[in-house]
Amino acid sequence: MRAGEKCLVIGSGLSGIGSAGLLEHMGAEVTVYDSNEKLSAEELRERLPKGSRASCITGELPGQVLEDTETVVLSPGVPTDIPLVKALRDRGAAIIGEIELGFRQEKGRVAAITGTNGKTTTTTLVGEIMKAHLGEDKTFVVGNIGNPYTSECLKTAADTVTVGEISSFQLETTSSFHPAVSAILNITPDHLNRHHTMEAYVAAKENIAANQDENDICVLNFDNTYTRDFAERCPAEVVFFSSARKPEKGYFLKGDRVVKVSGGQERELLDIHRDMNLVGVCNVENVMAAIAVAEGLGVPMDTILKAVKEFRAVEHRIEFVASRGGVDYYNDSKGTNPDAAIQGIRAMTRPTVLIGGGYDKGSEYDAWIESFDGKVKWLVLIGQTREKIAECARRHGFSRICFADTFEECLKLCTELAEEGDAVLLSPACASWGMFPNYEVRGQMFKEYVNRLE
Ligand code: UMA
Repeated sequence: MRAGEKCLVIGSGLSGIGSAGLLEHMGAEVTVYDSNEKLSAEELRERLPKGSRASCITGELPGQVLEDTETVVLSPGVPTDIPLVKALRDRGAAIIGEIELGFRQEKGRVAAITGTNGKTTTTTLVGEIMKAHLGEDKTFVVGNIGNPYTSECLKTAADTVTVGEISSFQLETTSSFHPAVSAILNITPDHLNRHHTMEAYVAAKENIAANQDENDICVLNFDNTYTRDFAERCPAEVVFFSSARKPEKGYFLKGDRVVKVSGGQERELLDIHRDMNLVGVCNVENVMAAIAVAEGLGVPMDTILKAVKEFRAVEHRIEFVASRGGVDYYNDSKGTNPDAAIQGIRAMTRPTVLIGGGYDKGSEYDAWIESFDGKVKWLVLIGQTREKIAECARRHGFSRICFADTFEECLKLCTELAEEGDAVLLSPACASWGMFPNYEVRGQMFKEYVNRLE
């Protein structure tokens, strides 16, 4: 980056503000732009650090800025194929994403974790393991988890490790990003309204390993067709994990034990009931992946296993909230796509009143409905997708469906429908947008409501 280079940051959320701060620090001439017309330039300025000299623009982007821009930093929520980005590209501007910008300042090693589901849990656990090994001040946990890379990258040094949760949106705009250890936890259809085709979505995920070589490690799920196939062409050394079968090299679930297999030798690492505080097979997979990533970064196994044993569920991911009147309430607000929500249902051991529905990402709900498997006694639907889900459920012979217009009404309905011995599960299989700013707010509202119940 040249001093005085004209940079345009698109999006004024977490990533945009992080990027603008970093670019200014690097001496660039920064314009922060947000297409949201309801935002004023003053409101945008308030989001920037005090003393920032960045220009702030909302609504329509003036032609002169379009002409002058040399480098564009896209926030992950900005699609790469919208007319504005195309126009900037056609005029010769370099287009990069926030992760790429952060990585260009990275001085230490990077572990990067992607996948349709399990990213947050796995990233958090790897972060905990690294903190136990290196110390809090030498570990940075960044990315889709809610902490922009650009806010942390200047603190990195040769002896630090950055653990990144990296989404497919973020991987669309990386070019030199090069993690020492990468992981693709699983790939199932998601975000198809943004990526348009499954091929494009898979390609974005695989981009995590694009710059890796045989000195690097890529941790892949042996049970997922897309990730297993990727092993054939992955440039890094592949380490597998599996909850269903024994790979040649890696980690697998043998009965109730997580076992490491290498050079034909098996080593038992932990008992999933005694040594783990997380529920569900999906979490066993996340733990195996985290162990593989941490081992890839050179952490001794004793340190890894101690951190695994102490680790508790991430907020909003099959999180037990409370028991009220003999009903157990679980918050799985992070179940934002059908596959994640299937894991939520699998983890339930009681008849379940399930809350589903939300923003339409173009998902199909058949596999999710099929996973109800007699366990779901009522499905309470909210949001834009409710008719689409109800229609799909009826096609699969499930008709115990209720609609609610508001979240409050939905929660009231659930408490009426649930009987002693049941569970109420918020695991909507859809994003929260439209009704809530994000899934955290949705989960928080659920928890507050439950905690207020007598
Ligand atoms: N905007 C534009 N033009 C557009 C689109 C958006 O100007 O065409 C503006 C919006 O008006 C808004 C801003 O961009 O003001 C929002 O940018 P953003 O959507 O990229 O959100 P950030 O606040 O920067 O948060 C992003 C990630 N959001 C998305 O990928 C949608 C956060 O992941 C991430 O935690 C954060 O960067 C820090 O790295 C959230 C997410 O929902 C949790 N991720 C998706 C998921 O997990 O399914 C991928």
